[in-house]
Amino acid sequence: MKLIDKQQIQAHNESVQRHANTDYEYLGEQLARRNIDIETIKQQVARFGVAIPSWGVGTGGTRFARFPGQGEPRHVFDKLQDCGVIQQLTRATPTVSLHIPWDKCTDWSELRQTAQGYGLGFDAVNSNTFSDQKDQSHSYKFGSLTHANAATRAQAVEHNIECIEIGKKLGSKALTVWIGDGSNFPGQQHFRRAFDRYLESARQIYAALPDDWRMFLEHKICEPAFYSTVIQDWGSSYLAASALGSKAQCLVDLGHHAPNVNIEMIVARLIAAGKLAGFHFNDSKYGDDDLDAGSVAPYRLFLVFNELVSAAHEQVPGFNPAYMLDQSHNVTDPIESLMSSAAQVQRSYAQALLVDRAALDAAQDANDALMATQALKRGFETDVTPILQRVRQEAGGAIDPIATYRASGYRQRVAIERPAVLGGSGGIV
Ligand code: PSV
Ligand code: MN
Repeated sequence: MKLIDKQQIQAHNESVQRHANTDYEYLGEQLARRNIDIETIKQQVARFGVAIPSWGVGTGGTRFARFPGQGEPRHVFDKLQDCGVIQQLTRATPTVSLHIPWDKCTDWSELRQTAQGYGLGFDAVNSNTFSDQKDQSHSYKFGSLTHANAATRAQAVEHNIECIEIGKKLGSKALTVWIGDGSNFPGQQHFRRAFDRYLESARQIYAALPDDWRMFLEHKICEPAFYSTVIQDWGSSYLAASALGSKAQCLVDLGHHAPNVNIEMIVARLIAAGKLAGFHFNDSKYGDDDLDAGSVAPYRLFLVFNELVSAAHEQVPGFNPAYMLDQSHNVTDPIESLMSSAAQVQRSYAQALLVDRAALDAAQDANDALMATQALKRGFETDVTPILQRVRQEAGGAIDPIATYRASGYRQRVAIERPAVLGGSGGIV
C-alpha cells in the first residue's frame, strides 16, 4: 500500500532545485518580453489534469506476444497504487478511468476509500463488450450492441447499465462506450441495420444515465473488425450522439484515425457542434498502435490543444472536455510511460496557452499564412519545462518524476510484493 517516501522526493528535488530555479527565472524574462506573465500560465497549467487508464499500468501486448514486466499489478488495488505513485510524482493525474469487468472488485466503497487515500478520484467508467467473459450467456464474437440477436444486444446493454451503477458508487460522472462491432467481409453485415441496432441499444443505456452524467461514444477506424466498423469515425459518432441527446458526446482517441487525418479539425468541428466529450490521448504512426502521447507527433498534439485553448479563450458554450490517456506499453515501464505522457499532454497545453491569439486572428484575417503559422510555431517552440517543473514542485510532486521514480526503487519493491502474472488485462488497447 505504500507509495514513495516523501523524503526521497524532497531529497531529489533539492539536488536539482538550483538549476530549475534558474531556468524558471530565465523563461519568465523571455515570456515577459512577449507580454506573457509566467505566473498566470503556471496557475492555468496547475489546474490541468489528465486521467490515467487503469489498464495502462499493466504491460500491454500485441496479437503476437506479451512480455510481462516486473511487479505488474495483479488486481485493481495494485493498479490504484501504481496510479497513486504517478499522481504523487506528477501531480497531473488526479483521476483514474476504470474498465469493467477488468477492474471488478467485491467492495467498491473500499476501492473508493483506497483511491481517496492516494489522492485519487474516478473519471469515466469504460464498458467492455469487445471480449467474452467467463460464464457469459451470449458471445460477442459477432458483435454486442449491434448484434443481430436481440438477446446478445440485451446482455451488452445490461453490462453498460451495470457499469453506470458501479460508476455511481465511485463518483464517476461518465460512461465511455467503445464497441468492436463490425465485419470482416463485404456483405457480412447490413450497414444501415447494424447502425439502427446500435441506436436502439444505446438509447436504452442512455435512458439509465443519471441527470449529471454524460455518455462518451468512442469511434475507431478499424480493429478488431477490419473490413467495416459500426462506429468507425466521428461522423457516425456524431450521428449517434445527436440522435441520443445532449448527454451523449463524441470521444476522440487520437490513435483511432487513418494516418494523416486532420484530427485537430475534427476536434474543432465537435467543439462547434457542442459534441466534444473528451480524449483518449496517445500517439500512433500507422493505426491504433497506442504509442506514448506526443512520442511521434508532438506538434499534432499541440495543434489539438491549440483548438482547445482557443475554445476556452472564446468561452464556447458547453465546452468541457474530459482528458484521459489510453496507451499500451510494451517495451517501457508503464509507470514511466504514463508519467512522461501526462507531462507531454501538460506541455502541449502550456505551449498552446503561449500562442498570441490576437496576432493569430489578425494574421488569419489578413490572409497572412506565414505569420499565422509562425504564431503557432512560436508557442510550440517554447521550452515550457521550467513551468511544468515548478507546477509539480509547488503541488508537492517531483521536479523530475522519472529520475525520482527510478531512484526510489518502487518497481523493485513491488516486484517482490507482487508475484509475476502472465495473463491479466491490458492487452491490445
Ligand atoms: C479500443 O482500442 C480502446 O481505445 C478503447 O478505449 C478501449 O476501451 C481501450 O482501447 C482498451 O481496450
Ligand atoms: Mn481508447
